[in-house]
This record gives sequence, structure tokens and C-alpha cells, in this order.
Amino acid sequence: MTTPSAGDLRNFAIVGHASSGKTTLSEGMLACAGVIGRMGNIAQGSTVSDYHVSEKHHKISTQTSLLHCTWMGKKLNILDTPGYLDFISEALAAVRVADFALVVVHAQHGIGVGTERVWKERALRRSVGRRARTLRAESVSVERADQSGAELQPGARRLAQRSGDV
Ligand SMILES: Nc1nc2c(ncn2[C@@H]2O[C@H](COP(=O)(O)OP(=O)(O)OP(=O)(O)O)[C@@H](O)[C@H]2O)c(=O)[nH]1
Ligand SMILES: [Mg+2]
Repeated sequence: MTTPSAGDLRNFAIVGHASSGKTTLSEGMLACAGVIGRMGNIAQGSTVSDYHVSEKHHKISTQTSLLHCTWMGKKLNILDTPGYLDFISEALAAVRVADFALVVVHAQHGIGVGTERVWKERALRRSVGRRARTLRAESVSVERADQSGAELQPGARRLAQRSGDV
């Protein structure tokens, strides 16, 4: 693979509350981009991102994983961060180096405290303007919408209300 130019790089952190679906989403990205032939899953401990023995055993992410793929001519550097508060330092460090954050929200549970902590960190960075030149946008992805009880519309509205300051 040729070295991509700076303009063709997209460095982003996937953040959100615990078990909102971040690792599954990043696994899907790798599958869609053809990096892997089929998606691994959390239950079998077969995802690319949760490779550590402890992550496979507990079925949660405990560290930030750096994943790569190419999509529509852009090289994506994906930082899949843990959502559990015990490991929040991993997520806070990731948003500091990422150009933008992709915030994953559980369709049933909505925004969790883990999401808010990382979101505030992001807002702080923005207000002091230290990364103003590299910050492009924040994106939100609502996951686990296939499960019963998922309320996409109200969830999205609450999210918009709560995140208006960011
Ligand atoms: N039904 C359904 N289950 C999902 C979906 N996305 C993730 N899950 C399940 O939700 C659980 C947590 O998914 P993860 O991808 O590990 O979530 P995470 O946000 O990476 O979790 P942490 O990194 O530990 O905070 C696993 O059992 C997944 O199989 C989805 O879209 N639909
Ligand atoms: Mg994870």
C-alpha cells in the first residue's frame, strides 16, 4: 500500500458508554472494508479489537485498540476505546490525539455517564482551541437498534438536546 497523503487520513476515536457496541461497530468497519473476511463477535472473543486475553475472558474492552482500513480512498485509523469507567483514561487519551470522535449511543439506554465524561473532555479541548485546526466534526452512531425496545427517535432527540453545548 502506498503511503497516504495527510489529506487522505482520517484519525478518529470511537467512544461511548460501556457495551454500547463500539467494538462490534469497528469490527463491522473492518469487514466492510475487506480487511477481514467475516465479522468476529464478542461472545466468541473473536474480534480484531478485543484481542487481549483479559478482553476475551471478560468480554469487554480494557484498552484502546488501533485498527486500520481503507474506505473510499481514505486511510482510516480507528481508535476503538473501552467504555467502562475503570478504563476511561484510555478513552480520554484517545480523544486527545484523534481528529474527531465517533460517539456510539445504545439505542435503548441512550447516553451513559461514560459518554458524558468523554464528551466533556472533547468540549474542553474545543473551548481552549488547542486542537481547533485539526478538529473536523463529531459524529454520532446509534447502535443496537435491532433490539426490542429501541427508540431511535426519542433517543436521537434527547441526544441532540443534551449535546447542544458541544
Ligand atoms: N443485538 C445487538 N447486539 C449488539 C449490537 N452491537 C453490539 N452488540 C452486543 O453488545 C455487547 C457489547 O458489544 P461491544 O461491541 O463489546 O460493545 P463495546 O461498546 O465495545 O463495549 P466496551 O468496549 O466493553 O465498553 C456484545 O454482546 C455485542 O454482541 C447490535 O447492533 N445489536
Ligand atoms: Mg469495546
